[in-house]
Amino acid sequence: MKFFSASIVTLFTLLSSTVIEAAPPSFPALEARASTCNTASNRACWTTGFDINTDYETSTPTTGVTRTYSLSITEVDNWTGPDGVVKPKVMLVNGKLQGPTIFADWGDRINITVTNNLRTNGTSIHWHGLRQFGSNLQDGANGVTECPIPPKGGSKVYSFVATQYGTSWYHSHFSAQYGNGVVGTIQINGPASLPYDIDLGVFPITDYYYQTADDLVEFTKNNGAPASDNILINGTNVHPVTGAGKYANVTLTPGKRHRLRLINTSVENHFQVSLVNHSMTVIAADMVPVNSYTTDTLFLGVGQRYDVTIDASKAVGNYWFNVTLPPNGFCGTSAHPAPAAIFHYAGASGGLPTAPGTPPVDTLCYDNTDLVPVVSRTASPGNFNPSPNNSLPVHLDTSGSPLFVWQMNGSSINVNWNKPVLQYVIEGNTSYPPSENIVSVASNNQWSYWLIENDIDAVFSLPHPFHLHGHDFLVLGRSPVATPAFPQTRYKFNPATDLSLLKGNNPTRRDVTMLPAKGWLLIAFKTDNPGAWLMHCHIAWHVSGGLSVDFLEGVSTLRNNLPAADKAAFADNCNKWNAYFPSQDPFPKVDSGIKRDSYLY
Ligand SMILES: *[C@@H]1O[C@H](CO)[C@@H](O)[C@H](O)[C@H]1NC(C)=O
Ligand SMILES: *[C@@H]1O[C@H](CO)[C@@H](O)[C@H](O)[C@H]1NC(C)=O
Ligand SMILES: *[C@@H]1O[C@H](CO)[C@@H](O)[C@H](O)[C@H]1NC(C)=O
Ligand SMILES: *[C@@H]1O[C@H](CO)[C@@H](O)[C@H](O)[C@H]1NC(C)=O
Ligand SMILES: *[C@@H]1O[C@H](CO)[C@@H](O)[C@H](O)[C@H]1NC(C)=O
Ligand SMILES: *[C@@H]1O[C@H](CO)[C@@H](O)[C@H](O)[C@H]1NC(C)=O
Ligand SMILES: *[C@@H]1O[C@H](CO)[C@@H](O)[C@H](O)[C@H]1NC(C)=O
Ligand SMILES: *[C@@H]1O[C@H](CO)[C@@H](O)[C@H](O)[C@H]1NC(C)=O
Ligand SMILES: *[C@@H]1O[C@H](CO)[C@@H](O)[C@H](O)[C@H]1NC(C)=O
Ligand SMILES: *[C@@H]1O[C@H](CO)[C@@H](O)[C@H](O)[C@H]1NC(C)=O
Ligand SMILES: *[C@@H]1O[C@H](CO)[C@@H](O)[C@H](O)[C@H]1NC(C)=O
Ligand SMILES: [Cu+2]
Repeated sequence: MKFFSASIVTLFTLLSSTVIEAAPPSFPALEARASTCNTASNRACWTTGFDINTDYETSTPTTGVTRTYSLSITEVDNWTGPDGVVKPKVMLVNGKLQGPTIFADWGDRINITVTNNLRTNGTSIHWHGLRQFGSNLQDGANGVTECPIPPKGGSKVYSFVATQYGTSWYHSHFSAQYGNGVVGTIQINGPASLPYDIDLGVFPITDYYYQTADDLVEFTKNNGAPASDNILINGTNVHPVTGAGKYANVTLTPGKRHRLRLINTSVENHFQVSLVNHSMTVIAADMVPVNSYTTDTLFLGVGQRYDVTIDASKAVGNYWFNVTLPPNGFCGTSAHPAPAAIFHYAGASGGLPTAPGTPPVDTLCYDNTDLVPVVSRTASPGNFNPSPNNSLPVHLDTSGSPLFVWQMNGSSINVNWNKPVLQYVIEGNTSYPPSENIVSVASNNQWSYWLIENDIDAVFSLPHPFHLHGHDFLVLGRSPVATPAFPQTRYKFNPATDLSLLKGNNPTRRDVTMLPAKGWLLIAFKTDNPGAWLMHCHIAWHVSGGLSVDFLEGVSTLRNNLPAADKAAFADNCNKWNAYFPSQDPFPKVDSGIKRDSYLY
């Protein structure tokens, strides 16, 4: 097993619970427990009483295991990247462009100490796609759920239970930082909807820029997004011109079925992926297991994940795994004309693949909304009654300076690092500043329906990948996918015709989905998790420019249930941050504060 690393795994017992210190993964323990029932021929089984059909939103195995990790964030100048180009500045996790993978089993507690060793920036780490059920203070959204962790050695211990399982990633939510490299992957082992032999683990794909994220944000304030300079696949790729660097090279075992965990950790580029001569079978989307289906290509919007299985059933050889950027440019552009990785059958010769394959059919930047979750949910969208109170129009304001300011319901989010929303909650203070873009919802265990509408009157509008913290949402419907010839076709939500087309019976459920260019998206989430939860576009430049709201769900329940120790840690960190910022930071806050470093002044 590739991730096996017994020498660095320390096991010891603390009272009745097991603590596993795992810098790299502790696969021995994970495999040992899983093998009691989760076998190659039956991945649906997990452990007594828990399997693929268990409703993971209400039931979590009790493992008594805590997995501890330490992440140190540092700033490095003149750093040579995987394709040989020297970048003026990067921000790394444990010295790597992509930080260590956080491994756990379903039901484990995960304790992660994040130490901010940057020179001037604060940081906060968001565990993307983890619902943080009952643990809003661990969501890592600075300005919302915490003050940033101050630089030069500030630290925070994030602690939460892995109530879901599957594939995800973590990233800084402090302005530009994730584009500078503060990103890593998460693998939580659990049951699967299809048997497989070998878990190849995480496979992140990201756009890659030679300029710093901070400079790019300055640029995108007044200009369209630049083409990415390269696309990194599992952290590597060759330079498109010089050929420096190397391809990611995945070994497949002939005759075996492999699980691969695709993750789109881009800041801007959406991709389609395909493997020459092979199909892929999807078994999970984001952290939601789905009834498996087979496809030749998959579209991944920023932040989206697909777990797929790949059968190594073709001739022993080398095959290209291709990342295709749709030609229309709406999904981002790259200077790399054909980013790719090698899939190498064990026993094949060592050369490059030869068959070029066929470019996949262009999905026009849209994700598949026909997924069927294994654990089903049913809502009643037919009862949805559109009103300004449940509609969130998206608008690009180009009337001022900077040129590009993004609004939801007429307002750009601009979080206050020094007084996060949770501070208001703790104080019982309801005078939220309008720029927090608070949308209050009750906590009543009901479906909460939201119509997100793109600007049909704009000269030109873009698809946006919408991400919600704290919940997986139902994708009840969206406007038709525009054709290549008419990408800007206008679709206004029309209750008379559209309500009957919505799918309430076990629709696609996930944590990121695409809002069509000049169209609409209708989602619903169950109000069962009190907290302050961001919903934002995951294109870094857009959220930097304000494209987010903050759902404040069940505020009094939230206040009454905040653990005392967490509140104390929150206050202590805010005191330290407030002593630092703005008086000690040589740099000002120049954007919405929850992504890229610049935009709103
Ligand atoms: C980084 O490179 C620049 C330009 O070559 C140079 O001026 C600077 O001194 C270098 N910084 C460090 C820390 O090496
Ligand atoms: C994990 O964090 C929780 C909450 O801070 C704490 O109670 C627990 O002792 C920690 N466990 C370990 C092993 O560090
Ligand atoms: C964060 O650090 C970057 C790189 O050093 C710098 O450009 C930016 O101004 C800093 N922002 C803050 C708020 O410290
Ligand atoms: C991705 O890269 C890491 C680090 O180089 C490697 O350990 C891992 O096996 C690679 N993953 C796959 C699926 O090849
Ligand atoms: C990642 O998401 C971005 C933005 O949504 C998209 O442009 C890109 O194509 C996605 N990548 C993949 C591999 O799907
Ligand atoms: C890919 O990895 C395999 C197994 O390590 C190796 O034999 C092969 O030479 C590699 N391919 C390339 C192009 O480096
Ligand atoms: C792979 O597909 C190419 C066409 O793209 C075909 O020529 C080749 O025979 C196929 N190879 C295998 C092993 O199926
Ligand atoms: C896959 O990538 C290789 C290497 O960049 C390229 O030669 C080939 O044309 C690509 N195929 C597709 C279908 O994009
Ligand atoms: C919208 O919300 C406001 C404030 O709660 C309320 O007064 C108004 O009646 C609501 N409008 C609709 C159409 O529900
Ligand atoms: C959007 O703004 C309008 C006007 O200020 C307000 O009536 C409506 O309630 C807001 N909608 C939401 C979802 O907050
Ligand atoms: C509520 O918050 C505002 C803004 O920070 C502050 O001015 C006000 O004093 C607070 N009110 C109370 C009762 O704490
Ligand atoms: Cu996020």
